[in-house]
Amino acid sequence: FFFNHCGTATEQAPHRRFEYKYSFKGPHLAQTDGGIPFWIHTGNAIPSADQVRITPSLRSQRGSVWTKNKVNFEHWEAEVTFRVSGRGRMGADGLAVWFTTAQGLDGPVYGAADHWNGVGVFFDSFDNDGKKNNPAILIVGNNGNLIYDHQNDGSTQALGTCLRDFRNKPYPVRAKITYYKKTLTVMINNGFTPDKEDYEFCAKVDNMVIPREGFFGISAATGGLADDHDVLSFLLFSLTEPGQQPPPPESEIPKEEKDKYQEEFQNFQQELDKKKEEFQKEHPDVQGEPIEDLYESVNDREIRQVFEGQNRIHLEIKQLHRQLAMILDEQRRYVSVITDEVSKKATNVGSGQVHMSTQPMLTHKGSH
Ligand SMILES: [Ca+2]
Ligand SMILES: [Ca+2]
Repeated sequence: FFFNHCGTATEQAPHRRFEYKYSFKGPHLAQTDGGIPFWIHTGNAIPSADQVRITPSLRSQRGSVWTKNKVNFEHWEAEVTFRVSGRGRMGADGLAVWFTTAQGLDGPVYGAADHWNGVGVFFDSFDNDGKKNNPAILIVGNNGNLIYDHQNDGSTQALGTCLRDFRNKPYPVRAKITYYKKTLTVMINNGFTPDKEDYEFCAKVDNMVIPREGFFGISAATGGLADDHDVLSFLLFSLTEPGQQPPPPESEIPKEEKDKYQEEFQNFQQELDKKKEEFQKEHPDVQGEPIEDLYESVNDREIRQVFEGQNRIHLEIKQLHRQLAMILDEQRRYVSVITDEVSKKATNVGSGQVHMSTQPMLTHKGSH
């Protein structure tokens, strides 16, 4: 059963399917070229292996990430895991999760474009209107005509809102944004516990009409005050009403490609068998299982490479150690030379005083 927010069982839960082409998460979030598979990033956003830093905690930064392709699901659910952290008691500006007909690559609304067509869920850190009602979470819809009222924290434009302090929490904050049967619901896990399912109701908007097709995006901005805005994961699920046919998987590997890989794999296997046979012919005394060990598996190779890498590091550290010891030795020698010099000088100074005291006598003598 699907529970509504009053806790009563209303109807069967929708079918939920993970859509990896519109999602990202660690531990291999960014590729070696710095990009995120199926996503683009703009501005000051920095993708890394386990998160995307949408903005670093520097003044006046803007960044965002957007799905490369348009999403087309009648019902969906997005789970965003993030951290907003800064040293100050107050931070700025905030983070936004978008579903819009165009990618809002840059602009004044938490780092994304104004006049958006679709919906934004804003995590507004900074209290621009001074009403002591931030940090707050708000849902703002737009058909492309609205200009976001940043100075008043969008207070007259929000379709739903809740007060939540999402900054500097011990665990990542999670937002679950569900669009199902024209109702948009925002649930929040406030990051007080490691329990991932510890969601609380924040806000919902009934009869909300948003474009069927659009891009998902996450943006953030800093101002005079600045927080790190880090997104650890964005997971999208398509929802299908019970009893209805789920949309066909759109991301299957094409048949020709599959066949090609299959063929390549078979060639590889044959090659390997041939090599084994040859080896056996050349080494008739080696029998049975050990032969398998002579061929390194991919895993073994990886472990060996890691081991070799660590060995190299170890050797280099040893060498550095030796060099440091040499430098220390040399310094010790310098110090002893200097100490000798100083003590010599000290004796000289001592004798100098003797000179000084004898000097008048000398001049005295000289005047004679
Ligand atoms: Ca604000
Ligand atoms: Ca405010």
